[in-house]
Amino acid sequence: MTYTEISKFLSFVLRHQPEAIGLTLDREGWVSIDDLIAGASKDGKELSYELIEAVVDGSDKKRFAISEDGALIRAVQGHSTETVQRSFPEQIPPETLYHGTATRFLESIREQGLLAGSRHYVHLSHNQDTAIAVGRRYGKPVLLEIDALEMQQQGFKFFLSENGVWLTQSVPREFIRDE
Ligand code: HQG
Repeated sequence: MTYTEISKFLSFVLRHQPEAIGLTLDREGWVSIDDLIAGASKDGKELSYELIEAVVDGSDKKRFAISEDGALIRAVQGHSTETVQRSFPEQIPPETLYHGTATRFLESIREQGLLAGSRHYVHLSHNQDTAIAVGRRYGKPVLLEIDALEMQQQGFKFFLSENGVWLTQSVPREFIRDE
């Protein structure tokens, strides 16, 4: 497997379907690296500690973290599996945050606002280029400006993950500017 294939495999089992290889994540998303290697092996994927460490260190978005004692691994954010209810530090956001999406979702977003969908949070970015790249994954990208500070001042909670992704439960349409 290439590093990218391993990274995608780790995202799949550590964010979405740990049960696919017999893993159970704890509430904070952690699982034993030994168990991960054993589960992957039963699925025909030969991983080693060194390989996993190299993928974690090389991840452009710092998607994964290894515990201080080196025994556990987790995805930092992006979870959909219900067993994980990570706690993130609550933070006051900057005035504007960005969300990149595809033009085909715009009509629905204008009606419903931004919804987390299968993930636990809506993902927002401080950086416009990052948001546009995120939107491009689904089609012609469009950049939405979110009045984050205004939202926070009205009582919505914002969290900042260790890898710099801003998270909030949903974004009502009145806080979204797309033109
Ligand atoms: C859209 C990647 C219709 C939303 C990225 C998005 C990110 C709606 C899609 C992370 C909607 C969900 C997350 C509504 C939201 N109607 N469409 N009401 N509300 N949407 O993948 O934010 O590489 O779950 O705009 O970098 O695209 O995996 O979320 O297009 O940080 O580490 O529904 O995934 O990180 O798609 O991406 P996603 P996302 P990784």
